[in-house]
Amino acid sequence: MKLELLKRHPQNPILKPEDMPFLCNAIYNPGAVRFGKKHLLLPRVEDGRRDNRLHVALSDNGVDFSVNPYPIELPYSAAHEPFEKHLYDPRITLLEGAYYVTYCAQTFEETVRIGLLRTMDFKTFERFPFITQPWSRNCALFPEKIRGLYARVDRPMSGNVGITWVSYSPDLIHWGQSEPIEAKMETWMRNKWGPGPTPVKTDEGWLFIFHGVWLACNYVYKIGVMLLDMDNPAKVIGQCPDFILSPREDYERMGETINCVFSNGAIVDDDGEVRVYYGAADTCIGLATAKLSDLVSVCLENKL
Ligand code: BMA
Repeated sequence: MKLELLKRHPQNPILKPEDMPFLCNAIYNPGAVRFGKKHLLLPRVEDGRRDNRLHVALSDNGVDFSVNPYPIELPYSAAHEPFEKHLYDPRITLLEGAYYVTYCAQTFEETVRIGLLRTMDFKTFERFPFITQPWSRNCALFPEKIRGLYARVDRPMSGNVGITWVSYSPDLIHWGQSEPIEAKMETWMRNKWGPGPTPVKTDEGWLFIFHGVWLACNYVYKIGVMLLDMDNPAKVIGQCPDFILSPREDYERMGETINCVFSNGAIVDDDGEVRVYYGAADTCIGLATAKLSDLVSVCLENKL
């Protein structure tokens, strides 16, 4: 059988609840970025009460990570407090020399919106006002301005549910000019689709790895790839019709959420290898890789 484009690392899963020094229920899909010479992950770690925090994990080789047992600390904000009973799906973007982290901020009753942080060192963080109203999830900033404006992708959960939009901002605070991304709805992603990791700039356009969901007996989360126009990322240049990673291994099929691979963090190494870090069954973290040029080619072979 021909396998998907992303190839699993033999050490998978590379991070598991057992790796934490406290009772840990699950380690979820992390944000990921190159941090100096290190690979940095920012997973959501769920403790024995099922409360979660974001922890920094560092590695020299992109495979063996050590996770800080203490979570990151954010400055107190009365406006943010009720929304931060759960913090999850962080995405990291290196933009104008600083690291920006977008994340889902969710109340105990599960109202969710997008928060934004800035850091230089992953030790101290500066807050921005929320960048969306409730309800929105899955937000990533582009790593540079587009047509003179900051840009983001996100997946609003009201109105046109289940698809991804691009929005623009002059200051990372006020957002508008929102447009849906004109993707082709394939069967495997037909119930909803949304951002994966931060879009990657290539000579051919923005490489955009995304998640797609089909509701069978339960939601089945898979990973796909498309290429967006450099100056107008709502326009899709090409899209791989097949998923590029699907839950197949036991650790991807069994856990808190069955049949789920979900990524919001990827790092492109100097040799052109894309390392996709993904949450497996909402329980542990896997690593799968492909050549950047192969991901771009499969999109160009399937122009929309
Ligand atoms: C999505 C995200 C992911 C999670 C997935 C399945 O909405 O929140 O973190 O892996 O649901 O539960």
